[in-house]
Amino acid sequence: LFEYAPAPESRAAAGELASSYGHYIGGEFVESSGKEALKTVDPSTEQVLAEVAQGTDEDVDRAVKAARAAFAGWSALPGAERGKYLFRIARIIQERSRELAVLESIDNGKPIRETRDVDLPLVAAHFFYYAGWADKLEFAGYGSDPRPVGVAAQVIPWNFPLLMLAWKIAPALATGNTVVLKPAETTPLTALRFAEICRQAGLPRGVVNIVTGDGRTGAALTGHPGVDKVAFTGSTEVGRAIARTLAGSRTKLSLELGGKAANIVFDDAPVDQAVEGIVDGIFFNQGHVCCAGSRLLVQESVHDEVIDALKRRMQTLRVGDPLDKNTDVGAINSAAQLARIRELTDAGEAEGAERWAPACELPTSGYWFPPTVFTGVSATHRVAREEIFGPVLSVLTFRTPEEAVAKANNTPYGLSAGIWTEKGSRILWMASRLRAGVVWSNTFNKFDPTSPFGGYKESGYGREGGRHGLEAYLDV
Ligand code: TXE
Repeated sequence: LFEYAPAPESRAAAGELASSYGHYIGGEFVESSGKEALKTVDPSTEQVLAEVAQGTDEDVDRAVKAARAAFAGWSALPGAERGKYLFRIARIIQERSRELAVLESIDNGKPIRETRDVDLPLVAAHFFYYAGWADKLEFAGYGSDPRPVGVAAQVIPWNFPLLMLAWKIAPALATGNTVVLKPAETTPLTALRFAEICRQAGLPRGVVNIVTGDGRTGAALTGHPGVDKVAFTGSTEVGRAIARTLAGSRTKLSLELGGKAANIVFDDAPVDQAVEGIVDGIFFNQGHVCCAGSRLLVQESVHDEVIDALKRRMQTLRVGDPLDKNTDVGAINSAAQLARIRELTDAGEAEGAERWAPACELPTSGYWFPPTVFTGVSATHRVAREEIFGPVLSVLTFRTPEEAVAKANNTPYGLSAGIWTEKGSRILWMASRLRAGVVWSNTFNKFDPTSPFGGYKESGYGREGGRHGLEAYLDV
């Protein structure tokens, strides 16, 4: 269909990788107290990149103690001083952004065009934004002497490893808290590189601690009696387990969980623009996005026109090497996630929805799934109800705005939604009725550090980003 010339980014740009890593505690890279290690692989090749430590209860305890020891000094610093460290971190991230983007792409599988143009600029923007708040907290309504909560335990997922770290660490530090962060087991490398950046910025020891490991380490950290605040982004199931553990304790909790967003296309929307928004909504980051537009609600009168245009556009998506600058859709992050996508798409077919994917040659090693669309989906099908977290779109139809709202809200989740129409009044009418933390109109997956992000219903509680994002880390 088109001329294709590969434009590979250099793997070497990721910088040197150690064969094995320990944790970052109290400003030092330390060995784990246990012997167990986890392998992190490049999901586009299945090659092992490095071994990281499986954090033990003892490691977690040591990190929480280091964060506690650093708290008094850090929280007593004038806000402007804390802000200086955050500005410094933001600038180092910009200076090292190529290295970090390549490292993120090889550990996660996402296209370099996205890590370079979306993830890294947003990571730096979050640190700049919260650096600016550090000496202005009184204007956020917290009085002239705002109180940080204390030691924050932060557990993040693998879909935007460094960006989720920024969402968690930047507001916590700006408000005077210290943190222990656990990255996801399949994408620990950029968090460990971030530890180096904390050292480069001269951040006082113990203000940021990074402990690696799987869900066992996460459970030890979120259940540790020495933490004052838990911030979690991940599956609804684990979010519930953490809430159960913390029930009755003094620990504050914010949760950012799954989603099943409706992307709603009306018959007056320009089809080409809507199709771009649909593609961005579900195929960005292989659909590993909690706010992905995974349910397309299209007005019945334009269903065939929109689906035909969508399929034509999907035929031009380039699936393959994450380090090729032409790639639109990269690798699935892990074998486990691929298995989950396969299970749900098989269920979609078995339940009678019609499956379509463009012909594309997938690499023979690594974890891959083609961009896929299901039409003829009914609200009871699993592909309409469950979060697939992959490049898979389910199409439903509606006739009236009322029906669109009812169908969009017919989900236990409530993280995001999109509306495509030329009518401004309809956008406002819809937005006030959609039970979703973010509603985009005539765009999708737009993020900005000034804008609060978070869910309704089973998508969690609390907000990250913007002035609202300070709330999780301050007592009034
Ligand atoms: O998530 P987990 P998984 C959804 C998505 C995906 C599904 C499963 O639908 O298919 O969840 O993904 C840590 N206590 N989302 O299994 O297990 C874990 O080590 C404390 C949506 O990867 O929730 C990792 O660091 N922590 C989502 C983090 O939790 C625990 C992003 C997330 O992993 C723990 C990811 C425990 N008991 C998946 N068990 C979003 N909202 O963006 C695991 N962890």
